[in-house]
Amino acid sequence: MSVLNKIARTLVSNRRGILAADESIGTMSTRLEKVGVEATAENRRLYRELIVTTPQLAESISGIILADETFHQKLSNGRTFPEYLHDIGILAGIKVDTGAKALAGAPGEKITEGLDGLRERVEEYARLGATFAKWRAVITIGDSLPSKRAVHANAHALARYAGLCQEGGLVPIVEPEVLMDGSHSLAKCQEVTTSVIRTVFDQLELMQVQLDGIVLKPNMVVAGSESAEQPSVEDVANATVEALRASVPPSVPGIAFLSGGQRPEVATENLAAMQNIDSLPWELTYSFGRALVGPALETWRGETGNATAAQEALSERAVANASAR
Ligand code: 5MM
Repeated sequence: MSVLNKIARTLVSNRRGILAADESIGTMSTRLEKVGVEATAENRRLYRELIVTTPQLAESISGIILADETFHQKLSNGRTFPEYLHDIGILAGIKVDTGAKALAGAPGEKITEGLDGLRERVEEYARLGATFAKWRAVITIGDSLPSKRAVHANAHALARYAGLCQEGGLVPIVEPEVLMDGSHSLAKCQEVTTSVIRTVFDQLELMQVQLDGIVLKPNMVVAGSESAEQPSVEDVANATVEALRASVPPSVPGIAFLSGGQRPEVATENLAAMQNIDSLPWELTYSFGRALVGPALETWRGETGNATAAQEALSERAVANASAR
């Protein structure tokens, strides 16, 4: 078993999953302000400290994805975040993309940037304790979207990122997110998700990425959030697994879903329903952001007195998702 394969398997097995705590400074600031907390570097650090020091977190969380700011910050005990995660048996990951920007010639679509200087950044993060990385591509469904060029450009960037990570010893989490914004049907989401993931694997193979040393982080196949017809949990589970069977090679060790704006309980139910489907070649787990930490942030609201209750809210979601597996 290669080192990359061992890390990838650690991330997705033993009924554990990944916590995405890598909100960029802009996103984290907006989320803090929404719950009445001033968006300062210290408050972002405090909030992330609350998350990672949640008791027994390592029983349900295998890895935590950090943003660059957090990666270099310290906990109150003087340990850096990656050092502390290592101490408690959780792998430290790092978001290495620099965000989704407007794609030239493709109105309404985005391309994720961050390839420039990535080899050197990967080297530095690995030296400081990262074992895996993340890059998120965003695909929008619309009247005539996504365009071929947006899908191709994002898949190509994901593959170049994945190659650079593996070269530097980090397991790449490959995240092509088909957004749930819009009024499209479940069938449309399934069609687009299948085609996007196929294109991503074409590019990964072209770039000679070692498929047993990655984790795929896709969206679940759902209807658009504004669609009048919302599918059942079983329909979501079946459509998602069908899309994955049609696009993901069996050599990939694990698939860790994003939650994408689904209510936390719904994301967990969907994940649980997929575990009942027989003969899947990959582990199916979670790499949730909002569906894991949303209730904790709502509970905390920046008050020291709410910290224990906030950690309990995170624990509840983490344990529920581990049980779903
Ligand atoms: C935690 O949020 C991640 C970073 O987002 P920005 O760079 O846009 O601030 C995001 O990539 C996240 O990891 C995925 O969207 C999964 O999170 P959800 O909330 O969809 O499970």
